[in-house]
Amino acid sequence: MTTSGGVTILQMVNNKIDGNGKLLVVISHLLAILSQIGNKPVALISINGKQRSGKSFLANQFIKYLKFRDEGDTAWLDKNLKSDFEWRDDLERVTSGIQVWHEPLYAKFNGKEIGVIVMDTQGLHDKNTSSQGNSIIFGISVLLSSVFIYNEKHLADDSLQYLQTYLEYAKFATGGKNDGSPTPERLTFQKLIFLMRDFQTGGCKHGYYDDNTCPPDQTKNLKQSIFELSPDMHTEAKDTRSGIENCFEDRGVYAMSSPGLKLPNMAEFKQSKDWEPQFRSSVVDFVTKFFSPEALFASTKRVFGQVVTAEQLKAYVSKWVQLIQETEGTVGSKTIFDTTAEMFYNNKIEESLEEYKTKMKDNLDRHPTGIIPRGSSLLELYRNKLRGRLNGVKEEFYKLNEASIAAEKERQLREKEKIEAKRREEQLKVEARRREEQLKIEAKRREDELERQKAEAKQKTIQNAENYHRQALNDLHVAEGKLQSVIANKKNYRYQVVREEEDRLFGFIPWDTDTYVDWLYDDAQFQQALKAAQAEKQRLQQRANETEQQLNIARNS
Ligand SMILES: Nc1nc2c(ncn2[C@@H]2O[C@H](COP(=O)(O)OP(=O)(O)OP(=O)(O)O)[C@@H](O)[C@H]2O)c(=O)[nH]1
Ligand SMILES: [Mg+2]
Repeated sequence: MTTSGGVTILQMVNNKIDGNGKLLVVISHLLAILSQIGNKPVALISINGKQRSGKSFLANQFIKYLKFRDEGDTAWLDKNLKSDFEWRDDLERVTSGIQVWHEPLYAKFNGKEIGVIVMDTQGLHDKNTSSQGNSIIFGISVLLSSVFIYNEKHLADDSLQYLQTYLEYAKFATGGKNDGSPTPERLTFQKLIFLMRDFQTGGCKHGYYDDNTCPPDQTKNLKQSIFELSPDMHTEAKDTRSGIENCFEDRGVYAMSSPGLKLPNMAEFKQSKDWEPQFRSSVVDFVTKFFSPEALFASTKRVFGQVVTAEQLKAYVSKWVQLIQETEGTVGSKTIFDTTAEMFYNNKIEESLEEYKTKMKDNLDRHPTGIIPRGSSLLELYRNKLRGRLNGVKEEFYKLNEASIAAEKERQLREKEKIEAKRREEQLKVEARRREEQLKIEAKRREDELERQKAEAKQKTIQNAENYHRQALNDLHVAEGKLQSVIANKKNYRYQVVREEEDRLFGFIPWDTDTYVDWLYDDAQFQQALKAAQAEKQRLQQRANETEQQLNIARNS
């Protein structure tokens, strides 16, 4: 078990920057390391990205390489550090805030030496840190570093979007035109390594890809596949890609193999010989490629395109962190850019004055009387040189200032446009929701009306069917009455007819009616009347059945 080898230079308190100067207190660790490196240039490498993705593990490999690379080949890989950046297999985040390796490390090349500082950072998108907190960690580490490693586990377009969103925030450091050129007019970020862990996708080998480099025998360029713009690409995806490309002078993608199930924190896989061979060679390749003295010398920290010493960087670092802290991360592009430009050109003026003083002293030493001979062009020469230089510096500063004002204006305009577009989008959404509600209400009203009309029509149909049925039953009842009366009046049936006939013929009824009727009774006539009455009853019975059926249909429909 090792104690932590990283010292905290930024600690979030309640996942926010502490307003009581905590940041300044802890930045002193970084300043102390820079002081130790002194007048040498310095390479600052930071590793950022998604939480729990093996950042601290890899940062420890950097340290081992920097400390033990001279022990030959890959011996450094199995060296034990007395203390390391804390790392482990855990569900909760391990690293918090920003940590730097507690001591300065060095790299020598062609007889020169530079300092190397490694920074390990809190993982982005953890569940406790606000987006402002994430942006501050990201902003400070991208601003401080000369090599910015963005660690990702699974590539999806949102990985690029996250990176670009944070860069939008961190772009406060850039000014003037934003075309990615490493001109001194810009405070561009230097090198981006988009590091893809557990890389498995088809057609591309493990290794490093940039615009001009691919792993040996590799034809498809992964960096170009990810970053190249294509005509059918969505505008948002295009903006994301060009946004990232424009922020850095140098960009590349590294595809690293996966350790599989042999996680290097497990006791049985502590020795690198037990790791997955592909993972081991990926780690070795990555570390030696970017941490070789030659690579580090090419990646020393620059401000406005000029290499600065660790000592000079101290003033910039203090100022940047102070600005970010004071504004709780809402610092505008103009502020950081202008402040840096002002410090940069003040340094230049001081350097010129220093040079002037040294040369004049040198001159006076060579003229011990202390009098520069009249007509000597030397004094004039230095005066003019200095004046020319100061004017140049002034002009450059004004130019930069104008450019930064224009850039800030444009940023504000873009910000306004974004807000306006968002407001319009919200308004459209509200209107669409209202229209949808109205349509729903109207459809419901129509549906109810239709239901009501249907119910009314049904009621009417039932009523009609009831009336018809009632009428049919009535008629049937009458027919039944008629039939009964035909049967009951069997004898009398003819009687009435005869009486009526007699009455018509004679004006009176001459016969004893009963006798006469018996005599007159005609069974055939009766049978005919009976049949007719029965047929009528049957017809009406059938009609009543029909109307009953219709009534049932109407009721059940
Ligand atoms: N899948 C995978 N796991 C790895 C890799 N490298 C290391 N690990 C494992 O990932 C786990 C977390 O490692 P850390 O180095 O603590 O991860 P981190 O990104 O620093 O985590 P935070 O500091 O919490 O954001 C450990 O179990 C490591 O063994 C890798 O390349 N791929
Ligand atoms: Mg960590």
